Formats: sequence, C-alpha cells, structure tokens
Amino acid sequence: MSNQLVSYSKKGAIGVITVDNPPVNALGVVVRKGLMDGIASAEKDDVKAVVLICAGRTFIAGADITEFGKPPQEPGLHPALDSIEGCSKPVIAAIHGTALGGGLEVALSCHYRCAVAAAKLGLPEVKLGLIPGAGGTQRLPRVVGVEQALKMISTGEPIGAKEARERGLVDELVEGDLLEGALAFAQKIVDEKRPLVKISARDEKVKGTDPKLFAAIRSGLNKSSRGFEAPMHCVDAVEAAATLPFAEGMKREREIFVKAHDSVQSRAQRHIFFAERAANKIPDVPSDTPIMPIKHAAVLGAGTMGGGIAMNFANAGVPVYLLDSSQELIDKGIGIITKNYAGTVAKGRLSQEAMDKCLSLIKPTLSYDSFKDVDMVIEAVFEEMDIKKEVFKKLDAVCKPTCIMASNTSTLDVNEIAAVTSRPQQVIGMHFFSPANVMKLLEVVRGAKTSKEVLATTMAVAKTIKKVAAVVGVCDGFVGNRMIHPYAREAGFLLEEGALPQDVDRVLYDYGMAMGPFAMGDLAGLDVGWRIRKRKGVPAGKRHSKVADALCEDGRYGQKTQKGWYLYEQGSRTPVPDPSVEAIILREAEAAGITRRKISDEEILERCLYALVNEGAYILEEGFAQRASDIDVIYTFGYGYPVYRGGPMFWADSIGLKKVYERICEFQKIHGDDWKPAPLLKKLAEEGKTFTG
Ligand code: 3H9
Repeated sequence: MSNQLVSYSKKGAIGVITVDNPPVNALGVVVRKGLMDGIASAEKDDVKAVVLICAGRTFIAGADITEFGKPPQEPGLHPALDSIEGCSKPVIAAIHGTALGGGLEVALSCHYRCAVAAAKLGLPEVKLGLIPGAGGTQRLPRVVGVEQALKMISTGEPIGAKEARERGLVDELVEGDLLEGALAFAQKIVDEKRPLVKISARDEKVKGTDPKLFAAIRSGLNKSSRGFEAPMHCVDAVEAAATLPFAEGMKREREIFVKAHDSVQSRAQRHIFFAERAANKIPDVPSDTPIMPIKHAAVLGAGTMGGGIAMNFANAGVPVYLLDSSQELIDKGIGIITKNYAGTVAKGRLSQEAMDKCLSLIKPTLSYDSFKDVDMVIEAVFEEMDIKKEVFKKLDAVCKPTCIMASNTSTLDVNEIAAVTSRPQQVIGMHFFSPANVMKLLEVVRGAKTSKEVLATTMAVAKTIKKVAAVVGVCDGFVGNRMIHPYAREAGFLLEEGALPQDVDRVLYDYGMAMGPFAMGDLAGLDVGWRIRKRKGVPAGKRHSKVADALCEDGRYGQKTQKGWYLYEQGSRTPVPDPSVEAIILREAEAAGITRRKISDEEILERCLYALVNEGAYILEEGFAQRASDIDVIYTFGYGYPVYRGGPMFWADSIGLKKVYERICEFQKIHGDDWKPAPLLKKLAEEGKTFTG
C-alpha cells in the first residue's frame, strides 16, 4: 500500500518505505499515515527486514511546522512511531541530509540506523521554543547518554554522522549509494540474526544518573538563558528519561511539549523561522529572475568593516580582492583578518588548512584596475557622501558593465550614489553589521533604479555568504538604524527624568536583549553620533538630551577610552556604573529644568520598545520594509533582539496593538509629538488586527 507521499516496494527480501514529500520530507499527516501503511504492508509481505529511506535532498527534517497551532489531524506522530518500533521485522532508517526533530525521532523508533557520512542528526526543537515531542527526549538519552542528550536537546545543535556513529546513534556508515548500502546492511542484520533493538526498552545509559547533573545544568541555564523557557523545558524532559520508566517519561514529555507549544515564546520562534524564509521573497521579483554568477568579488576599504566583508566571501570559497589606498592600510587590514582567523583556529572551530585557504582567497591590491573583471564590488570606505561618490565614479570607469556595484553605507542615500554612475540599475546597498564576519544580518538596500536581476543576485549572494538578508528601501538609517534612533532617544530621556544607565540596561537585558542601549553605545563608540549631531545640529524646538554630548566633551567615548556610560577596567568589557556619570545626568537634568522621579521598570520597557514599534509601523506604512516580519528578522539577526520575543512587531502583536496604541497616545500627551502614533498602528488597533497576521 502507498499514498502520494509515501510508497512501499520490495527489493529482494527487503521491504523499502520511501518518503517523498519535498522540499524537506516534513512529517505532515499524509506522511504519518503513509508510514503506518508502509509498516503494515511490510508486516504482511514476505520480507525479512524494512528500510526506511527518503527521496530528495534530505531524510525527514521534522514535524510539519505549518501544522502547529492548528487542530491536530489523526494519525498523530506517536502511533506512527509505535508502529515502526513495534514492527516484527527489523526496521532500518537510511539517513542522508538532515534527520532533524521528528525526523530523528522516527529514526530512533527504528531498530537500526545507517547514514551517509555527510548526514547530520539533531533535535532542534528548542530553536522553535519547543521540546522534542515524539519520544526524542526519552529515546536519545537511552542511546547517547544523558549528558550528551542534554547538550544536543537544549542547544538544538546537530551532530555529524561520524560522531553519531561513535556515540552509537548511527550503527553503520554507508559509502556510495545510500539505498544499496542500506539494503546490504539490512541483509547483514537478517543474516546475523541480530535482535530487534527497541530503544524504549533500554535503560543502561540512563539508570543511576546523578541528580546533581540536572541541578548544575539548571543553575547554568538560570544565568545564561534569562527569560528563554525552552532550554529549561528540555532539561525537565530529559530528567524524566533518567528518573521514570519509559511510558511515564513519554507522558511527562507530552505534558511539557503541549505547554511549550502553546506558549507565546514558541509562537514567536516559529514566527521567526518562517519570517527568515519569507524575507527572501520579493513580491515583484519572480523566483525565476536570472541570477548572475558571482565568481570573483572585490571589497573596497580594508578597515574593520571591509576586512569582515572580505572574510565572508573567502569563507564561502569566493576569491575576493581587498583594496585600500596605501600598503600600510592593506597590511593593517590583512593583519586583523589573519588575527581573526587565528582566533577561530585556536578555539578549534577552523583548521589551519582551512584558514590558509581562506587567506589565499583574499587578494590585497592598491589598484582599481584589478577590479575590471570582478562580478561584484562592495564599497566599505568612510561614511561621507563625497568620498562615496568619488569611489563610485572610479568603479563605473573600471568595472565591466555587468558588475554589481554595492555600497555598504549605513545612512547615505543609495540613489544619490547610484546617480553618479552611468548604470544606476547595477547599484545596490549591502548594509553589513559589525563585526561583518560574525553578524548574520544583511540589509539589502533596493535603490529606485536597482534592476531585478541585481536584487535577486544580491539576495542569492547573501545566502552564499550565509547571511540572513532583508530588503529595505532608501530612507535615513534604512530600517534597523532608523528604528534605533527613537529607542535610543527615549533611553536618553529616561536618564534625565530619573533613571540611570544601569537601570535602563538591566530592564532591557532582562527582557532578553543582548545588551541594553547604553552598554551598546559604549561598545559601538559614542563619538560617531556626537560628531554627526555636531555637524547636523539639533532640529529647533525638539527636545534633546545633552547628556551624551556632555560625556563626549569629557572624552568619554565608550569602551575604546575605557569610559563612556560606564567605566571599564583595562582589557575588560564589563561595564561598571560610574558615579561621575550620575553627576553629569543630574547636572543636565537640572539645567533642562526636569524634576527627576522614580521610573518603573515597566515604563522603561514601554518607552524604549514602543518607540521601536511605532517607528517600525511608520516604516512599514511608508513602504521601506516589505512586511512586518522583515522588521522582526532585522531586529532578531542584527540588533540582539531575543528570538523568543519574535521581534518588535510580533511582540507588539502579542501584547495587543490596542494596548500599545493607547499607551503611545498617553506618551504623546505627556511627551509631545515625538510620540505621534503611526497611522497604520492606529488603524490596526482600531480594527483589532495585528502587524504579522
Ligand atoms: C518537530 O519535529 C516536533 C517533534 O519533535 C514533535 C511533534 C509531535 N515543516 O530552510 P529552507 C520549509 S519540530 C514545514 O529554506 P534549507 C521552509 O519553510 C521541527 N516546512 O531549506 C521552506 O519553505 P519555503 C523540527 C518546513 O535547505 C522550505 O522548507 N525540525 C520545515 O536551507 C525549505 O527550507 C526543524 O526545526 C518543517 N519542519 O534547510 C527543522 N522545514 O520554500 C527546520 C523546512 O516555502 N528546518 N520547511 O520558504 C530546517 O532547519 C531547514 O529547513 C533544513 C533545510 C535544514 C531542513
């Protein structure tokens, strides 16, 4: 018997169940039913063993996430797994690609597992705010031991097939064709009369686990995961494997899974999963838009940013020129790159051979002539319009007509830059985040004349260099930095009104942000914004906090001067509250005629984050972001926004836009038109709708 997604066939004495549900063989209801039917067919057939294999690019990559949050459809996954484990003939999982989540749980229900060496196996549910919910938390510890299972389940990181073989998770590595290898392995099991190994019946790896192990892990998680609940749920479930009989452990797993599944945190993480993928889609750029091959790239400017960008290409195996104006600057840039790679080698995350390969792909040059054959060039020179224009004129003169010319500007008008060239359709913005070799986000700035091919190619390049890309329009600060202004503005005003930097930072850190706005300012350097403010001036009639300027006038530029909003000991990045900063705040508040008051944590959170949300709504309405979920992607991957909050727009939805809107109206009454609510927010609030649907 077979259905349209799962088929059963016979190869000699072995039955073969094949799942074929592109793109990732997710375990939707039809697949679950097909698995049960396949096992039933094998039971009836005169076969001696069964191989479970998948077509396409991967073994089953998990439950079908699109089914979550909807009414359950029978059969569930549990009966399907019971039928596999309960089969009277040995069932062998044949794994390629990624056996993830429910996919690995299927494999763990089989009696044996074989895999190609390149396969990966893992339980990534924690990344969706979940725990493995089909026996993964009970079976994996029984195979690899409690400690290793805890590591895999609470981080969600997969392991390679070779390691899985060493840990007993994979029984046989297959070279060459997987089906042939799996059939041969199945025959061997039959010939050797090996037993039906039911993992649920094993307990030698979980029995007698020291309870202190869980206490230690919980105490570590309390410190590191802050409000993120799923890792702790994982520990609870694995503990059940070590303390309860299998059937009771399964019940406990179910309870925890349901609780996690129904939480806002899991909804938020599932939102981000789909948001990340949706961000790749550009409504007016069809998916068959021709992509230009980028065989050779170039980066202009060997500073920290340029060097980081060049590393991205080298890491992806794409040769890249790195140009600067003097040998000294080039040497300095290459020195930093080499140090970065050496650091990764020292941590054991890169081999010396791979480092040497990457370095050989980065080709320093002093001449624009080197660029004449490159397919893409990214400019990362000083953030000054005149300098950028000069650079683009030179590039226009030397680069081949099909070359994509990108600017890494974080603030400047990409259309104005494009206008100095003879081919504005080839010009685009690629806004990397610092450090560019580490940060995942790439804002792809679509100019008014950027061609669809250039846009589609740039999105493809982003994938190649392992960035999470989101398309943004040309406006001051694009999406991310434009939103950070009102956030930082409110943080600054809160100081004048009664809070201290450590209060504001604590509230936002506890909320889950990677760091609060003042610690972030110290890390980025306070002098850059100060110089821009001095140059641009402050708009007349607008409230402006002078505290940040006063710090800079005092030579407090942040971590680089060991003092900014905080003090830093030599060589340390730990912020230490500084009484002299408090004195400056009190002085400036008095000069501004503000009577300081006690400010609640709730107000700190609302003032900072609602400012972010309101600006996001303006951006959306003005069309500078394609969709609300793109804004969430930008904040999650570029600004340290906690993934389990789902980004600012999802978070606002989860609170209720009516509540957010009403609070913003109150702020407007108290603080003036900086808090004018975005019309889109007003409209959605009144209609009872959400940003993210
Ligand atoms: C689970 O298993 C719970 C169980 O323990 C218990 C249940 C009771 N479902 O990422 P890509 C789509 S939780 C539905 O671009 P890649 C994806 O949206 C699950 N759809 O490809 C995209 O669609 P579109 C545990 C899914 O090659 C398309 O497939 N498993 C699912 O870069 C291609 O995806 C996971 O968390 C899914 N499970 O990466 C694994 N997975 O083309 C989640 C993908 O319309 N998946 N899609 O945009 C992944 O990590 C990656 O997709 C994978 C492939 C590594 C597999």
